[in-house]
Amino acid sequence: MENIEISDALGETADLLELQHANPFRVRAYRNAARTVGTLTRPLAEMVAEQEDLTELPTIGEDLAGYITEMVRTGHFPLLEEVREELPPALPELMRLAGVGPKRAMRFYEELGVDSVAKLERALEQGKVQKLPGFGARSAERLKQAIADYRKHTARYKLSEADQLVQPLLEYMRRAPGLAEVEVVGSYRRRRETIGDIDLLAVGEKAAEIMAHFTAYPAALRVESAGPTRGSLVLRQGLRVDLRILPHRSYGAALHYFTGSKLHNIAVRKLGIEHGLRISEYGIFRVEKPAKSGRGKNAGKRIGGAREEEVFRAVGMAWVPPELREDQDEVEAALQDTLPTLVALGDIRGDLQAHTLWSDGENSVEEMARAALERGYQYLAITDHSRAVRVARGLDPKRLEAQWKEIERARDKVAGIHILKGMEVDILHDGSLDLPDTYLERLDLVIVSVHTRMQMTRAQATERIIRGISHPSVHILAHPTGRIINEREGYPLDLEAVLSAAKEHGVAVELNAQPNRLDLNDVQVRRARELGVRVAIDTDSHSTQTLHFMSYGVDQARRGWLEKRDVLNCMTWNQLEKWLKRRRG
Ligand code: DGT
Ligand code: CA
Ligand code: CA
Ligand code: ZN
Repeated sequence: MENIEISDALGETADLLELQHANPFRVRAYRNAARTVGTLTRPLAEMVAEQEDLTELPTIGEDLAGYITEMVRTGHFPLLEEVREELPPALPELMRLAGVGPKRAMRFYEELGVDSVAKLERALEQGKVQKLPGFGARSAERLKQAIADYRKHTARYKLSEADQLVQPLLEYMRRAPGLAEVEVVGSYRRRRETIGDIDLLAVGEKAAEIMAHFTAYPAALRVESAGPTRGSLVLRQGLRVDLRILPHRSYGAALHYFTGSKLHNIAVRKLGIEHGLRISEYGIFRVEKPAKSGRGKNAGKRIGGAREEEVFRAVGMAWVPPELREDQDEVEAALQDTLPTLVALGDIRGDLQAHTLWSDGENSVEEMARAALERGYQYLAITDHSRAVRVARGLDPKRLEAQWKEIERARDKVAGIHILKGMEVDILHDGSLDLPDTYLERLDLVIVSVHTRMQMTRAQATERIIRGISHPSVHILAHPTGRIINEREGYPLDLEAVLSAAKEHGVAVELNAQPNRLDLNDVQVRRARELGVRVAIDTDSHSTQTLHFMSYGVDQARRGWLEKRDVLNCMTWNQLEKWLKRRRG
């Protein structure tokens, strides 16, 4: 079993146990374990094979280590199978709707006989949900929206989910007989936030053997097709994988073609035609003068195709990083040699949003600081929630002062990294901040964001946020739109107005690197850059295990054309320290 499957199984167990009113500590143990497994970078299968002690992972005790080992070895989790049998099978589907947890799902089932999203939709149309105690017209509207979102998004996989499936697949494919190269192309290589399917490109002499190896992939649910050079299968998680096998001389042209995007390809091919060239996945060909004799489809003299650069060079373009290949001016820029020098993971010098045990995090200040130091960072901002976020045990001024003491102690203990006293302060409904000014002024870094009362009109949301960021103590606006990929759209917002206000007040906007947020998105980040608004790429980590999410933020930043100088946390500590102070005049 892959990590993602194990994590799903543990998470589902927690949900189902909760429905059965199991001991809350037990429920939480499974939920925490699901999260730990979901954020691991190494395959558990490998850890089990190497007989590593799984109890050394956070939140994994003896029992869970045993269950996980069993899952890896047998592919089964008997406990989950048991609880599933005791409950109506459609509940997990209902719980994929935003705003529907186990309790609501159970109520829909028990009180309305609803056991699928389709039936819930019908019950809504018939006004039945609206009549349940505790529900009304507004919650019905929200449910309808959640159903619409669910339908729109469930077909695409988050990049992080695809990553967990791609790594074992690649490892497996590299063992194919006679394989010279294998590369993931398509939207995955362009690092899009969601992936429709995985595209693999392979080069090797014996295509038939590579194809046979591919179709025998143990994690495949079914093989959809398998020809001599193309094949397709569906993984157990539902994600499709396409494979193309090409000869070595076509590798670069194929890499370009299958990386896409389709629109980018079309633009490049058109340029090729202007140069008298035909560019396809097979290579680059000089089109010969119309000859009398009938020629095949591959007419023309091959002038390249083994290396990707050759495609660009043939039409006078600089090599374009895959993240930019969306036919959004990159062709023009590559022709004029004005492509941006994109920010890279190695340019990141710190993380400016992190939570600890003081609010809803899982590690201490010291543990977070050590983990950040291990990543080579110069600084880390501790930004626990403010008190309005009750579910996250947000801090009131008194607890904030106690937290400061702990930060001071951590500063003494952990040398080599600057630990900032920060806070993620909520922008309240009226646009005021959830912490008195006297405290805001004493913080090294103030991040503001919206977590409460998110049902707003566009005008209300825009005004609330602009008011929030015009407070002189504020440095960064976090997850500006509030969207959660595949779950919720985020509040309606005049982002252009918010970005302009950010520019006016010298406030940075966040690119939240949590793979389910990635908020701002690529287009929005690019707009921020155009307006001269600085972007902070933050992991918003709630444990040491997710500091590596920075790479997803950087991927998205690159898709948004960001350079090192556009990114706040590419500053050295000295530059950042000045920036933080200057903001406050
Ligand atoms: P996805 O899978 O929806 O996340 O997006 P992609 O970009 O991975 O699209 P996919 O898997 O349909 O195709 C992979 C690449 O193959 C695509 O990015 C460009 C290339 N490609 C596919 N169909 C066409 C086509 O009709 N014309 C051209 N020029 N390229 C195509
Ligand atoms: Ca694809
Ligand atoms: Ca595809
Ligand atoms: Zn939090």
